[in-house]
This record gives sequence, structure tokens and C-alpha cells, in this order.
Amino acid sequence: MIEIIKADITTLAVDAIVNAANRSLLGGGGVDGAIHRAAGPLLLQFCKTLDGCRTGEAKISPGFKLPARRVIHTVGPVWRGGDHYEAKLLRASYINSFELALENGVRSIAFPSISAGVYGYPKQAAARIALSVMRDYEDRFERIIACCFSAEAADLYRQLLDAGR
Ligand code: AR6
Repeated sequence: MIEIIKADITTLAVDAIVNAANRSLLGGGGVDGAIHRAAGPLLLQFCKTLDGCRTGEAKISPGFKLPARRVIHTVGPVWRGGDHYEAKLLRASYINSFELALENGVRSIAFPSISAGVYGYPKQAAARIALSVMRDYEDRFERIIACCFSAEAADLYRQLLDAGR
């Protein structure tokens, strides 16, 4: 089932939360900064061993002090106008996160809106891609949560989800 909620993703007690990271995997601002702050310094220590992550790919770590058991770190594309494979790469971020989740026995997973913050991906287009991949994986998970940080984002996701059903 796909659930749309407005929440801080660091508070969710799920099998895995997804981090919208950068290629270094060594922390940053936005949701990445929030996840590292809430997980504690052992997360950074662990991420140093992961050797970074290419755009569109995903890596996994424990959740350390987070209520979530794992963190799946993925790197979405930086929006550069739309002609630089951004849609394909954003789709790949969701697909590779889901595949890594399945390999690790994850049954409940929460996503922020990857690339829709600092990386500048247009919010509606980003949400459409998120929901389209979520629908493809819906049957393989108990819970798929689209975790929105604002009421506006949650409304946008709800409208798109309803329109697509
Ligand atoms: N819980 C849920 N969603 C959040 C939270 C939170 N605690 N904080 C922010 N968001 P962004 P990106 C939303 O910028 O665009 C970092 O510096 C936010 O409102 O975090 O993929 C990384 O290190 C937005 O909708 O990620 C990279 O350098 C969404 O999460 C870069 O930013 C994603 O915004 C990645 O940029």
C-alpha cells in the first residue's frame, strides 16, 4: 500500500528510510543532514566505508540511533533543464532503492522526494516519477510511504496518486 504522510522522515519506525544523498555519501544539508544528525556519528563512520555512490544508484547502512532499522542512501540527479537524463536517473534512484530493499528483506520503506530540494528537480515531475515507481513495487511491500516535508507537497502527492488510480 502507498501511504502519503507529512512528517520528518527521521521519526519513522520503518524497516528502511531512504536518504537523498550526494555522491560522497558523507552527509550534507536537507534530508541528508537531518538523517545524519538523528542517526548519530556512527552513520558517517559507516558511510566512509561505502566508497560513495553514483547518481541513480543506492547503498545501504544500518539506522544506528534512528527508529528506522536501515538507511538506503541514493543519489538523485541535479536538475539541469531536463535534457541530461534527469528523468531516467531519478527513476533509477527509486528502482535501485527498492531493489536493494528487497535484497535486504525490507517490508516497510519511506522515501523523501528525491532531488526535489537542493537538486532543483521540478516538484510535480519528481512526484510523478516517485509515484509511478512506487506503484510498480506496491505489491512487494507491506508499506511504501511517500514522506512529504510540507503540507503542499503532501497535497501534490495525494492529487497525483488519486489521478493515477
Ligand atoms: N524529512 C522528510 N523530507 C525532508 C526532510 C525531512 N527531515 N528534510 C528535507 N526534506 P533535499 P535533494 C525534503 O534538498 O534535492 C543534500 O545536501 C525536502 O523538502 O534534502 O535530493 C545532499 O547531501 C525535499 O522535498 O535533497 C545532497 O547534496 C526533499 O526532502 C543534496 O542535498 C529532498 O530535498 C540532495 O538534494
